[in-house]
Amino acid sequence: MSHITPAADSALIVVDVQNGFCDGGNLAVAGGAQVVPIINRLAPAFANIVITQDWHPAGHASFASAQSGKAAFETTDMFYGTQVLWPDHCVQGTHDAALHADLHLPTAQLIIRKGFHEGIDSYSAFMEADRKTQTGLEAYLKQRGIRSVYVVGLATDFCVAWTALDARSAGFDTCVIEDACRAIDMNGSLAAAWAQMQAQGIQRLQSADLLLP
Ligand code: VGL
Ligand code: ZN
Repeated sequence: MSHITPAADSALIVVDVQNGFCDGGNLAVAGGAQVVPIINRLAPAFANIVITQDWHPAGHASFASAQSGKAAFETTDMFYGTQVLWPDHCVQGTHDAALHADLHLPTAQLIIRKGFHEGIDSYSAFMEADRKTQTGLEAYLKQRGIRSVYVVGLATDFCVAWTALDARSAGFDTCVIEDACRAIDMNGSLAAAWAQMQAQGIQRLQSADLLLP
């Protein structure tokens, strides 16, 4: 593949590169911190950068601890469908919820926080898990004339995939940069996520495919 130069109307969406998803975090993703230097290297190629932050109130409905008799990584039925239950993670204002200290994105223009409604999870940066409540990101990007998005971060099979799928549904040309992501991968979730993304026309790229300034 010849090298891709992101157009001026592209945005890099940096998903959930937070302590909670890196080594030592409450929901650590294997190799999570390894995406940090890769994302730092990609950033100068983008005129527009949006960061997302998983940002739950204590006692959030997606926490196993909030559902009696349930353990982390089991599922439960919520009013909007099946929900995986997680260890308490990324509680608002805690170290676990802070962005990784080595993430260096001085030109980022927006931080979008999600998962703050107590009874609704939000893997996607665009729409919450009830599939009705918008975060405002679609309108923000469209009002700014953004036409394509490149998605990176944590975790490939949850927040990255749901963000990329919703970006595609909203009409953005959408790419996921695989080596700038790491996955949770439970019960085949990683392969399922890639299959779904590829079926929707989301491009699967590597950071080496991009021409960096
Ligand atoms: C995430 C599980 C729960 C993610 C967030 O960022 O992929 N996964 N909350
Ligand atoms: Zn979460």
